Amino acid sequence: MKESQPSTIYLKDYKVPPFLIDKTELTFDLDEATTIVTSRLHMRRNPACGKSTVPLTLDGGEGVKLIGLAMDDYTLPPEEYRISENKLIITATADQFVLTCETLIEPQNNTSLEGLYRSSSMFCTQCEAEGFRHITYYLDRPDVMSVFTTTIIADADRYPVMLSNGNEVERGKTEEGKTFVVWNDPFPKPAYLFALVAGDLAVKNDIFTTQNKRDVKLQIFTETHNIDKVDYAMEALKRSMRWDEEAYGREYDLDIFMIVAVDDFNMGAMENKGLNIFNSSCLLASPETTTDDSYLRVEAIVAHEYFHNWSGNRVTCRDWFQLSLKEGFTVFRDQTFSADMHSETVKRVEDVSFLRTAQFAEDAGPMAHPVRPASFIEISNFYTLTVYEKGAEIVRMIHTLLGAEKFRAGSDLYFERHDGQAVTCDDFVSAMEDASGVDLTQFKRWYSQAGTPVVSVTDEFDAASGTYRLTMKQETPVTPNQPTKLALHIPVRVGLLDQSGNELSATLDGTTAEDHVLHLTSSEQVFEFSGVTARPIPSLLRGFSAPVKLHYDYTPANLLLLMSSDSDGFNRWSSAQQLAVNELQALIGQAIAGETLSIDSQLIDGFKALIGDCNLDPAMVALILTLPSQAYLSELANPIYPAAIKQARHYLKTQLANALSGEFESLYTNNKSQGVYQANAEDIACRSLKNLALSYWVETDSEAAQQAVVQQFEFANNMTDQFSALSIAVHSQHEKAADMLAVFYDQWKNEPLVVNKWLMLSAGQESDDALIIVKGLMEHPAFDLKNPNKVRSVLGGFGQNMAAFHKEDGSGYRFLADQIILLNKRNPQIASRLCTPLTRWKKMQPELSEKMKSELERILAEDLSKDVYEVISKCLA
Ligand code: B3K
Ligand code: ZN
Repeated sequence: MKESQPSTIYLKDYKVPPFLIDKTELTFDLDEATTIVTSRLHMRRNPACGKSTVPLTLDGGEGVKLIGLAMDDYTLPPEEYRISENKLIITATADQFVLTCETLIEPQNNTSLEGLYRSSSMFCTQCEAEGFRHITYYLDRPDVMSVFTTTIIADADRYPVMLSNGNEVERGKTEEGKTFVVWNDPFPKPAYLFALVAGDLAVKNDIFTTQNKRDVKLQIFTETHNIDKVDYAMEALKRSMRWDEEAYGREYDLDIFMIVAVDDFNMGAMENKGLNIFNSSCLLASPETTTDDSYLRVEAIVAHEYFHNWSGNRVTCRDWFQLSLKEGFTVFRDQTFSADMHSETVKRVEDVSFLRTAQFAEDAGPMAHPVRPASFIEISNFYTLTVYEKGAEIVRMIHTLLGAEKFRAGSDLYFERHDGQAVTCDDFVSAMEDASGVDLTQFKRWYSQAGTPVVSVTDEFDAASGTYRLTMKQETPVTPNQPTKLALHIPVRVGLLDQSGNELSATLDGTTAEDHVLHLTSSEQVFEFSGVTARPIPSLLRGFSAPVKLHYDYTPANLLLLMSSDSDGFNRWSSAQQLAVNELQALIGQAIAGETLSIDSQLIDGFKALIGDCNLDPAMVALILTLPSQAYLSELANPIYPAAIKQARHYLKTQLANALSGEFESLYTNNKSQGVYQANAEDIACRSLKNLALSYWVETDSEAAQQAVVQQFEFANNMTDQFSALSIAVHSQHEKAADMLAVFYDQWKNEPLVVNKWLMLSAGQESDDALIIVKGLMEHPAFDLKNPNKVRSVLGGFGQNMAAFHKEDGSGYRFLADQIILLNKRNPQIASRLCTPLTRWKKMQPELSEKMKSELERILAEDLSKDVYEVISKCLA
């Protein structure tokens, strides 16, 4: 452990910057070993700061070597500045000056993938959140916005493509015969949106004509061997640009929009102004190498990064506590876009399923934090599901409270009022309030209060008066540093069904309708409906109108009725999930007690009826038939018994498979398509139902099912079907699984993105030898510790491997802890992410919990990066 621990930064300490940088002129003399960066910063004191004596303190980072410093034309001698804890401090400054700063950096030794680094044979950058300071000294904070001009100098033979933000304004040769290219971005921006790329890249060109008939040049750059896989992303980009014009009235501003794919990237993608940089796994797509899920992911991420041009770039964040201002809003925008492109209900089910599994777990763990955190040690740790996904739920609730029209008026006002500014979540809410007249004072608590609220509902029906009363209570559990919780404003969308499943119209507060939004604002509240003709079954929280856990004592018959008849597609799915959860929780209890497992027949009956209902979208049928995941069951459990969860889920799946084997076989056969692969909603739906059916059918003794898996694997004309067959073989422990894995690797060993899927599946095998397999994978030629995608595949896959990770002897925990220690210095962001499975230690069954804790303590004893230190220390607090 270090002597002194990293310090905490608080939102309450925010102060405006003492200096502003009107113009930033950068010159990069690119070289793999040592790149020289010269910056000319046109600075002045910030009139809003008031104090004229505050010294100039610039942010820098480890690995940045200062080799020259001048103020206007005066070279500063060493006694006129100092460097302390990565800050450059200059005491005496004029009110206005040009600071010239020369730094030396080493891109090829940069393994953190922050700042300027090498990926394959190219140079690229990642500056959000605080990466720019690893390039040069700067006021590296989002409320300092500057107009950037960037000159790139490099050897044109090796780096024919040299890109930065904005427009190319000049190109020529230096005296030494190198090429230089000058880029200018006319829109003031914070340093986190700066980008630079240089390499020998292929390009695909296109044009988008905006609603005002301006032609925008679109370019996607990749390494030459990948350029045949960008057509889908290009079409997705054009759909996104059109959608943002139609849905939000937002038109693209520059004359050129570029995307570059890189292999080594810490996350999915980055919205740098006019020059998005993507993890190649989130951009490249072809039917042979890409699954349906990945196609949808490419489309959603292309849209997300593009949408940031307004929600993030034109209007940016004042400070990093406001991260959800851009991320929550942009996730909401990309979710709506994907819903519009495909199916609204399917998209909602997928998003909620993810939220309830992963964000709810985060919100219940030691890293729980509000959507607008009050403090952090390392901001990279706060690119979380809470900031992104729960943040998007907050925006969605505002949409519900205002209605579509007023929400649009609110977003128009927000963009108009704050264009070119760095603002706060409060500014966003104020624009929504001012445009709609809706008071969101209490609602704003969602931004500052962590934890997932629990809403408990009871009801009473009075037949004589036709009155139906719903009593709702809300309670938010205690989270770190927040011992007391206030009542939230929770919009609960509700409908009523009669005992045959028909929608009932009812009157609440003078409004008669089949669907009402209840405003739950107190800790306990009664809602009284009149004109109710029969005892209703409530359909609660329709569309998942708020990110809460809902408790209502439904009978199995109620759930079956909602599952078959609710007009709200989301609640049909949710009711089926609840039915399965009830069944599984009973089985888990039996498994823990060592009893013989047995189930009731309701779920089987429900599934049978569902499969027979021809009116349903096959994608919805597939979702409803998908059992709650082990991860979701773990989130619901306390304490978690991993082996019992695994046993219960496997048992239920086998029971359903045997009881409905004929149905699953028919579903499989009837949804087999022979046509050319297309990534459209209809075909994706059929493939998902077919493959889900196969995953059940194979759990029976049917020889035909075993053969079907092998046949599909061998003859599939697309990756979705081939990889599904392989996964089914692996997870059902098919006798040919090992052979199939070997054949698959051999077939795809030259396609790194496919190899990553193979690595993940291999690491997720639930076998007694799983840890040996994983260790072998890390020695495999396909593995590379420097590549985050590969690390995520193997160690991420292993972290989700319930049996192997939670092995009783603690070997899984020890192994993961070793890898975290190994990566801690090399790539702190990735190391910190790998800690997630260990952060659940307090909820584990006692023997496992102890073992996890001692691994956490072992990690804490190391000399840790800020990233890992923050997670581990909070975990053990
Ligand atoms: N804004 C980036 C995320 C940056 C993460 C930095 N550690 C991608 C996105 O959310 O669009
Ligand atoms: Zn984003």
